[in-house]
This record gives sequence, C-alpha cells and structure tokens, in this order.
Amino acid sequence: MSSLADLDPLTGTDGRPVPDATAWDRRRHELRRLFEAHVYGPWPGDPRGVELVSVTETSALDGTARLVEAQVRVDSPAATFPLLLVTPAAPGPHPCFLGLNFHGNHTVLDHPAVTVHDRYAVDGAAGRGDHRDSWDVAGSVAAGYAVATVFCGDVVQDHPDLAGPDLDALATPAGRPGALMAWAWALSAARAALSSRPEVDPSAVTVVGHSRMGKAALVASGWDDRFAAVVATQSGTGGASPSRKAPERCVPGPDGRPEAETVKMITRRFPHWFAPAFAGHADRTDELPVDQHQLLALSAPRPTLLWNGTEDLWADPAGTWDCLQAAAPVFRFLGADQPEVVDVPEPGQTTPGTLAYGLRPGGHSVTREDWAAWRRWCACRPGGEPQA
Ligand code: GTR
Repeated sequence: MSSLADLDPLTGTDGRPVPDATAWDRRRHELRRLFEAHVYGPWPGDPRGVELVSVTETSALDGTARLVEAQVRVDSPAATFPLLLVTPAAPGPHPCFLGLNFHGNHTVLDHPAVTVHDRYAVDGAAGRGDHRDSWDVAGSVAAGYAVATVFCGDVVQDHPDLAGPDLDALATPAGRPGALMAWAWALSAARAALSSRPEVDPSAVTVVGHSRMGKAALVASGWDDRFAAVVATQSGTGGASPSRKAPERCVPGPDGRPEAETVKMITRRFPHWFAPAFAGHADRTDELPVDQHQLLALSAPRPTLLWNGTEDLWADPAGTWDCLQAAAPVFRFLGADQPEVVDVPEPGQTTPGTLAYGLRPGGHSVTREDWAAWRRWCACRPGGEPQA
C-alpha cells in the first residue's frame, strides 16, 4: 500500500524535484488540476465582476457592532447569494473571519434584521441565533474582528437529490464542480465582495470552517491565495485527513462504521460533494494521484490551523497529524517559520509554526472556547500585529 510519502508535494508528476518558488507555482497548478480531476471537480473560474448589492445596515450587539446584510453578485460565472457581515462599531478596517454556515445566516446571531429565507428550511428550520455559540460573533466583535458568513445552501443545497441544478450553474467545459468546490468558489467570491467594505481589511481575511465547511475552507484557501490564513476545524476526510487511511482506522466496528470516515463511506453518503472520480477510487485509494497533505500544501506559506477534538475520531485527528507532517516541508521550502515538531500536542495545546495543529478535549462541535483559541492563534490580529 502506498503512503503519503510516495506523493511528495515537492516532486512533480514528471519525477523532477521542485527547485525553487517559481517552479512551485507550476507544481501548485499541477496539483490543483489533479485535485479537480480526481477529488473535487473543476474550479468554476476566478469570480469576475463581483459586487455587494441590496446592502442594508443596522446596529447590533447593544450598539457595539454594525450588521450588514447584502447580496454577493458575480457576473461570471453568474451567481447571487446573501452574505451577513457583523463588524465592530469602531472604525475599521478590521481583520475578518469568513466562513460558511450550515443552517442559515439568521442562526449565527439572534437579530430581527437578518432575513430568514425559504431555503433555510431544507433540513428542518433552525431558529434565530440557534447556532450563536458555534459562531461566537459577540466574542469576535469584542476582540476587534469582523465576522462574515454565507449559508452553504444558498450556493448549493446540501442534499444529493437537490444539489444538481446549483452545481450545473457553476459548470465549466471540464464538467461540473462538486459541492465542496462550489462552496469554496463562493467563499472566494464573498472575499472579493468584502473588499468593497471599508470596515474590512482585505489583506486580513481568514477563511474558517467546521467539518464539511472546513473541507470547503481548505479548498478555498488552496485555490484563492488572497485569503490571508485558514482555520479548518475537524475537517476530516476530503479535508485535512488523508484518503490513504491507516488500515487499522478503517476496520468496521459493530455498527458497521470504521473508526475514521473512509473515501467509500463519504462518497456513498455525500456523492454531490465530490467529482465522480473520487468515488471510483473508494476501493483503491492508494492509486489516487493526490492526497490531502498536498491540499494543505496549496495554502503554503500562509498561516494554516488544523483544529481537532480528542474524541472526534471520525474526523481522524491522527491522520490529520500525518498530513500536517507531510505538508510541513512545503511551508519550510517557501520560507515559513515551520519548526520540526515530533509529537502530537497534549489536549489544549497548539503546535508552533505557520502550519499548526490544535487538539482540544471533546467531540465534533464548535464552541466559544474554540473561537477564543483560534483568535489567540490568529495571524491576522486587530491592528495587524504579527502572530506571536
Ligand atoms: C459527517 C461527514 C463528515 C463531516 C460531517 C459534518 O456526516 O461524514 O465528513 O463533513 O458530516 O460536516 O459535520
């Protein structure tokens, strides 16, 4: 069985080592094309003619914040979707977290001005502010950050039977993207749209995401290098965990589920997330010409935090550690501060370096404490101080 070491990010498919940063740029393109063909489907193209329209503004969080609701409108490929932006009321520009939410923009903050759209009802309606603890907008605003979010279902409905028309709308001559690629594209469009807002520092936008949205965040950062940093939490298979899983983590347990999610499981349950070729590799992951450490390498040398829970074995914290180790040489090669770290950190600790690994006690969720830890780590600090 082949291992991650057989897929050296710094050796091209022609077998030649990458000698310098210019050659890395070519290699990066090669890796992107491989991921598009075998894992995510084609990038719909850099969003062009992006603007924020139908902008409404109001005060929030007892006057400490401004709330902006708007539509991101893209000329090519044509798309329109809502965006919610909450910024500190103090004059900006502020560093900003941008991420996709699972259940509707109205769920991240309890505020009557946020529109509740029909599409939010697909998986059972969630109420205003129901997910405020997993967004901690108040904590981020108090710490000097803006927070922007897009509901994933406003871009592609997250259901195998409903996603087709949304994905067709973003198709290229090379085919249609999987939903993860389409969501990543929307994040890129939202980032471009935010640059028109004086409250947001366009050079300090960190893309953030949990689980499937963490996978999309890593793809967004890999295809759009204007993201200053990425925080991917419990992103698992198709994210920061390898497709080539250690065999012992793939043995089905009494409930038929292996310890960590395999390519076979994920492509059966969520075929709309990926290119069809990925499912074709389900029983032959060692024949995939790319693996997920190479996805991490596409974000180098920008700050990248992989966040994990000790009990969230389905998202594969151990495999995520292996991917980090296999991607770290690219960060070093490109001049990032990337010390050798041999041991997985203790729960509660984050490793040093530009490509960092955090482990906290607990399972598959996002908490206010997680946000606090990400803000402590964050490279894009209010006022622009560099990472400690
Ligand atoms: C699970 C899926 C994971 C992860 C998770 C989530 O059901 O197996 O890959 O994406 O959903 O998004 O919460």
